[in-house]
Amino acid sequence: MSDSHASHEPDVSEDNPISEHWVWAGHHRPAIPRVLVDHMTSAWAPDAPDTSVHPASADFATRRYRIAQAFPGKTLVIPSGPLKVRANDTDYRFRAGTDFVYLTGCQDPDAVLVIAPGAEGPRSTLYVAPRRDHRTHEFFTDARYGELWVGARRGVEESARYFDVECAPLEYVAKDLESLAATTTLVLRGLDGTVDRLVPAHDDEARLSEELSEMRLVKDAREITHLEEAIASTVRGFEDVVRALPLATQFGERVVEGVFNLRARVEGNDVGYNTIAASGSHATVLHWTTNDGDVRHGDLLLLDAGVEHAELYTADVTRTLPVSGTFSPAQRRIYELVLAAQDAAMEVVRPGVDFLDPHRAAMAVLAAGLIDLGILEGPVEDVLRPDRQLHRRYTLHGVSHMLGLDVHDCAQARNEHYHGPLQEGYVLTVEPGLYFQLHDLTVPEEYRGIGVRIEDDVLVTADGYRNLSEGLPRRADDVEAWMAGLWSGPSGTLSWR
Ligand SMILES: [Mn+2]
Repeated sequence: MSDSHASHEPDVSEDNPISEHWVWAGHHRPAIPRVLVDHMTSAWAPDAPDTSVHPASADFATRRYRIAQAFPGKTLVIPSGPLKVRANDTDYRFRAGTDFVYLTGCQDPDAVLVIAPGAEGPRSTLYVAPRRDHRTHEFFTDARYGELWVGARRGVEESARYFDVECAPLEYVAKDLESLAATTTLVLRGLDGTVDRLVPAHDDEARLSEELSEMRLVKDAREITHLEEAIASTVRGFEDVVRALPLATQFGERVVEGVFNLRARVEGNDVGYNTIAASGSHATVLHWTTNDGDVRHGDLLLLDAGVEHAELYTADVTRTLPVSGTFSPAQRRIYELVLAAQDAAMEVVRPGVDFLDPHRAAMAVLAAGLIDLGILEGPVEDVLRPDRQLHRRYTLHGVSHMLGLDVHDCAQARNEHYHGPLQEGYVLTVEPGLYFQLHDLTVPEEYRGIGVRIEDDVLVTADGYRNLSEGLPRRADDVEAWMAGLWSGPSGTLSWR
């Protein structure tokens, strides 16, 4: 057989990906001639040098030190998580695990942070996938990671410089964890199945996620700035939606979602959670994210949406808006009751009060209001009795949750911390609502199908609170005036009219 004939018969496989004449390109894909791969991976100008360092790299180092101090002598493994398949060979947009981001700033998929005890203090290693740049055949042959296909991401050297942390190729993580087997190794589980299988589960492991959640309860100045920026973008997104309401009355809730999400992509990483664009009686469905209904003149639109900042801190804001620009008397009655509950809840926010005190304040107002509306029978103390709580048919949910990198932030914190006294630097939502289902016979007919929630993001300060989302009006008159102003004013920076 001549050489030229041999090169027509690919002799490569998954186990033997490169031969003299061929490069394996994966199942169902024809092998690629080696001479083409050599051509594709030669004669490229070198990358422009980048010497930048993440502005918060020192904060990440401090956080790694603090979490290591909480687990002396232990090795901690915190993965970012893999890409998730949406269908067949397409993935969802990647969003790195929250604790991993909190400790590294890195947003790569598949990466793993290992913090190991050492003689001179804890030692962090960030394992990241190496570059698949023009120096590697994957540049051209790997459609999932090759830089010609998906663009460049930081590799080992680039990540070490940018995040100011020791880095190693991802392929080394299994072997390196094996060498640390003598120490107790705690894995933040549930993020990366491959990493989970590398290390046997440990009894004490839940403490790792609890401790990380509890560390994240108090926000530092940089985190508060990121939240303020996410909220400012969210305010602009709500303004965009108001401007687009005429279009929404034509094409429905999809317009509301699409217009808000446009702002989220333009100014942030994405939305922090699926936008709830709930018009009419959809507003009574707490997590209405289908967003395929009509938006009708005369109905209310409940929009619960938040822009996620590029550094992944998210806003979480709700406004309930009259589609026509004017509340009907019945809508206004319900709206003002919810607003009074929100005012009462916000009023009690300050360091030292119980996490549930704002909730209790709001529920007292709502229960009294439900009695006034003839929906519940008084006295209010009877309604609120722990062994009755009949108001919950209409209030449905708690008034607050923590807010930060996750929309329901710090969720793994132990109950005595999450539900303990508020501290300066906590950021939480205050979001009472009333939901009158369309077919609820206990509700006067004029209120059926009305759902109202008003949600703001508040920072606990030394002597009270600061409403970070006060850029959006809350009072009914102010909401109407704000909508009218947007409709008569310039069409906005993202308008295509
Ligand atoms: Mn919320």
